[in-house]
Amino acid sequence: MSEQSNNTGFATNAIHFAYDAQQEQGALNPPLHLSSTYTFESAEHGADLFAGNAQGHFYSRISNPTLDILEKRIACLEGAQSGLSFASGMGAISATMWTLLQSGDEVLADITLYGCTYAFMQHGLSKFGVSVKFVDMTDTDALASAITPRTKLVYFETPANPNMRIVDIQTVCSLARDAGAISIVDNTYATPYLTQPIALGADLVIHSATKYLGGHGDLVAGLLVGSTDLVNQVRVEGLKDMTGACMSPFTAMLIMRGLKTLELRMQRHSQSAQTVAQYLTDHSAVKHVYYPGLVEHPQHELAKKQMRLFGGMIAFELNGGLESGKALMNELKMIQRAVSLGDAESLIQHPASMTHAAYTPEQRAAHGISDTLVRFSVGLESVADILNDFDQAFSACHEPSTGSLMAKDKAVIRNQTLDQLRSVRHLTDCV
Ligand code: 3LM
Repeated sequence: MSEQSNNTGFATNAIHFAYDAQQEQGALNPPLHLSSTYTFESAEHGADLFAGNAQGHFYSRISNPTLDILEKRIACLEGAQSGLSFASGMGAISATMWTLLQSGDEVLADITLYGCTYAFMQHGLSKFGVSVKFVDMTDTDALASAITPRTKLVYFETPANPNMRIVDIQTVCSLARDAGAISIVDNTYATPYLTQPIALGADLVIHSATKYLGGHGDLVAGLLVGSTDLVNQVRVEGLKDMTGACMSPFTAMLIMRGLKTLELRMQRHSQSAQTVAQYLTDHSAVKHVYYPGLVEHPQHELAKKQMRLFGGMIAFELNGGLESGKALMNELKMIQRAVSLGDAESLIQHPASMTHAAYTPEQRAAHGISDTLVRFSVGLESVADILNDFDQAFSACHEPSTGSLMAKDKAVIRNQTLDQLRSVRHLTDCV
């Protein structure tokens, strides 16, 4: 499909955009270009490529024909002008920040960030004379009063890892723009199928493609999209000269395979997560469930406004605190204990001692990350088996058995959940 076809549906673009099989001897899938270097027609041609006076590939750290297709495809799915690929999500974050910042600048970041992003901001950037202020971006008044003329970047995740806080993309990005700052949204949890931050005013969108975009737990990768000017700047500075964190063409092939089913997977992740969130809410051993699809979530209305569905991530706390959380994790049989998220397999982990261990206990308390929180990435298994595994684990922990569900109860939960899901904008055509 040619690159002019971005008026077609999300799934169609995820499968076809920026690739024409007839240009590649009919090969249904894009070929893998493994060449590290590219030949010049002449010495003058080589010089022109290096000077930016001619278009083309010359070295695969900077650009590559296989990555090119993925970069165009993710830009299309996010509604952005251009895309760029990296060896990891952290590679994308560090290359982007180093490109756009200099000593003396200030970054405003939301209080809840993935642990290594927080470590990069808190410990990494300060080494280079950049100061970072953490602000609760769910409180737009607090953000408005924190922005100063030195603020160069405004950075947040939504939903935020791990506590599922939702940040109002439109309001925060418009405040950033008015202050002359660049806004960056980490869209890893939502994916472009659920949320398109560029249309809501974001300048740049970052992904750990390791998660839902790849979707199968078999790669590590990062992506960036935004205006051609900003993305090119990151390519020639942050990627080429500062980090060299380029993606392998093999990885690009796996991500393009994952993207083909992104819409289907996000529908299933979201549908199962709603069922599991409701099940946990109804369980007497559970103190609190954080899932934006629950009407009890404090930003449920905002989530409905900026998300197509509510995604596959849940956080929860048990009445018995951390020890109960660990005991539950240790009793699970089918659900796997592991960090990362967005895979076909359901994954459970403890943020305070794992993904968010870079925060001190005091910092976690100040940043809204409870030490008793358990994070659950709802997989693509049959939802009844996910509920059954929780049931048997709660029973093995001798938790009160109100959560032990009969098949009839599970059917009721499922139907209620689907009714709730159907009430959400855009969903009627996908369940
Ligand atoms: C995790 N997260 O389990 P990579 N942005 C977000 C993320 O969740 C992540 C990154 C960026 C997890 C990884 S913890 C050791 C495993 C919202 C990663 C960084 O560099 O591709 O891992 O992306 O929460």
